[in-house]
Amino acid sequence: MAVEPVIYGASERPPRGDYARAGADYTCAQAYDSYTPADHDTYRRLYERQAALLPGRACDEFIAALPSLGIKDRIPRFEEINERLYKATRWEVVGVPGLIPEVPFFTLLANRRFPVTDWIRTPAEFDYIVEPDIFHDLFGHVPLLFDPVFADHVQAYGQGGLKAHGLGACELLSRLYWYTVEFGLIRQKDGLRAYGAGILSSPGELQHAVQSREPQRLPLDIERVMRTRYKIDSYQSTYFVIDSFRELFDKTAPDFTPLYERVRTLPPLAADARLDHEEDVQAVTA
Ligand code: HBI
Ligand code: FE
Repeated sequence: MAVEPVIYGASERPPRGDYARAGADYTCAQAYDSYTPADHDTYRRLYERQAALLPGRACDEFIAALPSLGIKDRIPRFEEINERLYKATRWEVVGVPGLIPEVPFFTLLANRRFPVTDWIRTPAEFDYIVEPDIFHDLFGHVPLLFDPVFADHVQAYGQGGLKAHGLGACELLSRLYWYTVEFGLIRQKDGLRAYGAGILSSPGELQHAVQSREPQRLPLDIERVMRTRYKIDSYQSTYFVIDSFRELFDKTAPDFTPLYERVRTLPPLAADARLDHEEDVQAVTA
């Protein structure tokens, strides 16, 4: 099963997973017996380190939902998670061999099926990995699928993605996914917190995104997000901030067709572009 070339957010290297095992919808059974004791230990150590970094950096909803994953001392079986997840928000996790093309990805999300890569990084990649592995997907993405508002947003994103594909606007929409579901920040009463999976599953980026003075942090503006390129192999230099998941859901509910038309007429912005009329949220919040 050849993987189509265009997957936004994929590294240049060929994908790592065994795509021959995937079906037409790119899902595959979780090869649970293929995990070695070292794999389970890698998962346990990643979970332990990351969970210790969450207080004061991860949003309240994530911290409240994380225990729903249930298992922390070994790689969970997807069925063990689905028992709880389906009851909570009618989502289920399904195995995939890694990054999959846009349309299969959007189709899964539109059907409340979250694709979880079924391999785990090697011990040598403990501190950083470019492609999403099972720890990034399970620890980073799945807890917020227990939150009803966020769970509905992700499904709506999948539905919007299928429309975007029809309009040739996948690249624009993938920027929205990147700067929200992957690298989004939320402003709570007690300060800025992370809700994006790429931040929540990374030890270094969790501190960089929430506490460093380096990056700029802008209020979530959909047009600005859709114009802004992103970097897949280094910390972000721009983060976008919401005040609630309801805000994210409401801002992404409209039909984006006219916005795609407008954004196409504007020059894209570099990931670190700073426009003089923009105000950094951190400066305002501090
Ligand atoms: N595939 N398995 C997987 N996981 C992702 O997060 C993912 C993907 N394919 C494409 C993709 N993300 C991004 O291009 C989204 O913006 C669609
Ligand atoms: Fe991800």
